[in-house]
Amino acid sequence: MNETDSAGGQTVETDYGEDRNPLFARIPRRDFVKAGAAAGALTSVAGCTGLLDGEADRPAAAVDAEVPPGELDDYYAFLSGGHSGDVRVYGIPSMRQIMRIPVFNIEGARGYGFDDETRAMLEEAGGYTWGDTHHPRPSQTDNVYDGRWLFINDKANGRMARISLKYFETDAIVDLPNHQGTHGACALMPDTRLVFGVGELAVPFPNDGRDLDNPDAYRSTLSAIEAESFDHQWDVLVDTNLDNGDSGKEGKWFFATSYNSELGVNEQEMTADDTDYCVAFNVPAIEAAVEAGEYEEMNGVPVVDGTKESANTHDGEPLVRYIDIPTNPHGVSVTPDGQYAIVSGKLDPTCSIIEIDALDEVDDPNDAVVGRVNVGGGPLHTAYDGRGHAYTTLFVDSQVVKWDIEAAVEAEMGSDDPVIEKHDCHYSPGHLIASESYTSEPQGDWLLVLNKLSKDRFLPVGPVFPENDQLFYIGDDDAGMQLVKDTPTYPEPHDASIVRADRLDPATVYDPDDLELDYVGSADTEIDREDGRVHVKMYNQRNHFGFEEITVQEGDEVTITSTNIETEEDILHSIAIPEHDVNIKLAPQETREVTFTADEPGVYWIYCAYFCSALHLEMRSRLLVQPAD
Ligand code: CUK
Ligand code: CUA
Ligand code: CA
Repeated sequence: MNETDSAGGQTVETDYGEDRNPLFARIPRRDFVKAGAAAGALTSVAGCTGLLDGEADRPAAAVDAEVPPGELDDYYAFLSGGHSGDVRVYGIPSMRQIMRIPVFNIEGARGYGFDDETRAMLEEAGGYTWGDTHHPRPSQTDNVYDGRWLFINDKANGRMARISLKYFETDAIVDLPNHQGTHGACALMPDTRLVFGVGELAVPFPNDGRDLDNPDAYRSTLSAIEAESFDHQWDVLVDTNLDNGDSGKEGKWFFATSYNSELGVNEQEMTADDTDYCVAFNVPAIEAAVEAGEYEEMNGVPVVDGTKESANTHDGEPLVRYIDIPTNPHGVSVTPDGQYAIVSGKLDPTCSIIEIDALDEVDDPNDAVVGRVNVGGGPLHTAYDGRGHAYTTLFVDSQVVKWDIEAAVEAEMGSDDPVIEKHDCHYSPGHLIASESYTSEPQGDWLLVLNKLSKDRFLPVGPVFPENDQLFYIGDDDAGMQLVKDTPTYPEPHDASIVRADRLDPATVYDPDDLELDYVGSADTEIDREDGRVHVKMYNQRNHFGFEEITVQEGDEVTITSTNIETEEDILHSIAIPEHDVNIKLAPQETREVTFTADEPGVYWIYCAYFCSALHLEMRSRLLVQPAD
């Protein structure tokens, strides 16, 4: 049954390929989800002959992952947009894309990067027009999603961003000056007091022209940001590169992988050694070191030295522990019970299991590695179902492998005995995410696999292929993993988080108290003119603007502050001004401001770009720019 493939990985034949278990009767999806939510209930339901009695003659049925028109999904999935720079919101299990949230990109439809506030936020964060989002991680309280924020990295420009889950919009971005490329991203558990950005690309420190061709002197840092203020607190310096990250559940250890411990500059050098690291950061010890002034300041940030060559301790406590992991490891994720950090070997066909509590006791951090399971070719990321199983993507084998965590701790190092099942995916999966798997309460029903390649799965659309996000049902351990859906996605999601819908409570209209700008009601309209500056305060309402025309002088700097005074949800307006690069969106009760220069005389129709009523096209005003004399 087992055979070794050329990559040295194991392949296990399974009976559960794309054909679903023919004995698996159709059970209404919602009953399924309920059954899955009740701990342990599913194993007894699934494959239970009682349920199947009298239904064996029905056509083979799959898991019901359909969400009929008019019904809502059970989960939100937040997918990163990769170098599109945004975050996408999907419903699970429908896989319908519900919304996109611009983060590091500008986006006309949401007025993001067009109004003065978001434009200034992007400008202060470096003024780049794109970013590379990989790891969307929602905030948690007591290791459970709390619906406050979602955090995400920018691998391109060394930044972190925060999205408000009340408004589903980016509300803060911080530029991490000692990072070139922030890859991993995750909050400190259990309560999201800090958010971490993991610096991937090691550079000279500081990167001011020194050590240009001396890669041994290149350094990376882990950056800590306070979640509430979104202020950068401190960095920890390491003499290796860093990659993905995840937090322990007890507020102490944060884990990051490293694939370039060699500090090489090309593939050959980066893969020269048999092992790299999982780097474990002792957060309380690092904070105590910062508190005690044991740091150097770099680019305005306190930087604690956690390099191997440094003392690397505070009060006898190690700051950073380096655990050897074969070879060029990639993903790290902590098990829902907080017991283990599981690290995927990428070039090595194993996942290494680190016992987190042991890190407090062992002299040699390598002694905290309590298991190493041979999962197959190219293991990248691991997710959990809360029933003791781990699911790991195999990039090289194009498979997901399901294995037993405790069996892997019991088994000999390098054994493949803990492997339960493998399922093909299409093709070359990166991350995989199970519902609430990054929390202490995985829901154990859906598994989303983000495949990097789609090849033949969709109608061809030219040389740029969509990715293929595949939905599996994992709630039935007897039936095994069941592939239920292929979904094309625009390039290119790297990771996602799946959150039970009832944990979020998004606003449907703005609360004016949450906004910086003063509300402009229909009685508050005015136009102030002073020294070449014009400030227009107005409102939007079906089907007009606060002013039918706005007259200014050529060369005037014009600021429009406007409130959408609608109270009815889902009635949006915008202020679009042709040839002035202006389009700000205004949701009900939202106030925004935009500033531009009226530099060409003429008539410019101001229009509303959101279709708001039958007289939407008639919702217009004029900007009249008088020639300077
Ligand atoms: S990821 Cu960023 S390279 Cu595997 Cu977490 Cu795709
Ligand atoms: Cu207001 Cu269209
Ligand atoms: Ca390496």
